Amino acid sequence: MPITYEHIKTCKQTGARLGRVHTPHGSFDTPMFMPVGTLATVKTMSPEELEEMGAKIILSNTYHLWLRPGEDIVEEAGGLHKFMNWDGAILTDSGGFQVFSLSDLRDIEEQGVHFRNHISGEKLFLSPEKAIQIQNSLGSDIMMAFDECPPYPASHDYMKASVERTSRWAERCLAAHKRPEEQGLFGIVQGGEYEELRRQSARDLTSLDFSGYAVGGLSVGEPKDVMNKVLEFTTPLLPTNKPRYLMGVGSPDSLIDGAIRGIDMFDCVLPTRVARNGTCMTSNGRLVVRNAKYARDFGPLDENCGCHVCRNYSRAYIRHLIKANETFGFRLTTYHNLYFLLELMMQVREAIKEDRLGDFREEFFEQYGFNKP
Ligand code: PRF
Ligand code: ZN
Repeated sequence: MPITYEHIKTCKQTGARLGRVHTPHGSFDTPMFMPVGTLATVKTMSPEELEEMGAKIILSNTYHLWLRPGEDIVEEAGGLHKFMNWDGAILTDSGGFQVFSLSDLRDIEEQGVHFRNHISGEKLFLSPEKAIQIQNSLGSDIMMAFDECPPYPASHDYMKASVERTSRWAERCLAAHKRPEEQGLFGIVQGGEYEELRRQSARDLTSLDFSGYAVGGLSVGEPKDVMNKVLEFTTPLLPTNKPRYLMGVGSPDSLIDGAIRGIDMFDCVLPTRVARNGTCMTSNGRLVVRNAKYARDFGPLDENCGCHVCRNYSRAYIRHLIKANETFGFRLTTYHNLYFLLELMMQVREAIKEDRLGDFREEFFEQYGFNKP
């Protein structure tokens, strides 16, 4: 088995899991956050910087790498790890979600999805078999099954038909997998906010031998309490001896609340995307470093952060760079935001180890400002 989960302990205060996932490109402690490198690069960061900040696994995208440069070129380079010079673990999303969020004129059939390339307008077709073939060529450590991520809200009838199709697609993904000794494959539980459909989806997928399970279809516009409720009834349906991954979630509060509900892995473009907009995550909440009030502020982005950026650069300097559209400014905010989330996950793991994640959540939310009305 290319992917294994080692359970270390359960937090007595919250039920959160402390564990370790082993992959062909190293192991990582969980709960863990995965920086997003859509086009075989975590925007503005070098692999050396990612390693320095403590990243162990990054996410990349089947859909984007298929369109450019093409998975054949990545395969010819010796796989995605060699192509981008990243020796840590890589998870690739299957393209399902991107087809639904980026392309227009999509047409879902039993066989797969017809759509138009969001760059060239060319007509394309993605299916479970094609998504697996591309991910086999990319050589990621963890591949994702090809699913449908329905919008929120979706009717019960639509969601039921979608869940059943996603289950049939999941079987086809497993059957199409050509390198089961080298690459893991995760199934994705769908079903929106409907408990009965989440049960059906989890039952279908856990009857198949995936190396881990994701909870998909969340963070698509639903209120936070809906996401928390769905997690509360969904994670107990998943095997305890395999990793659980919450797709597309990366706000600090949701990382903590997801871990409390038994999630091990998270990814999100949030820290890198907002960084390029001049927004920083700090222990005192979001800081918009573009604001005029930081023009003469020579302190660090976050006085409680030990990252390279906070030890060497001021808010005033970073504000100046970002206002002037200087690339280095985006690099500094990106580095800090990723470090902040990786450090937050380390604090979550420490808290689980000491059975005090509930207390940690209270203190963190208070300081971050989530408890304010
Ligand atoms: N499915 C896939 N990728 C995803 C999602 C999903 O449901 C989400 C949900 N927010 C993010 N990325 N394949
Ligand atoms: Zn910092």
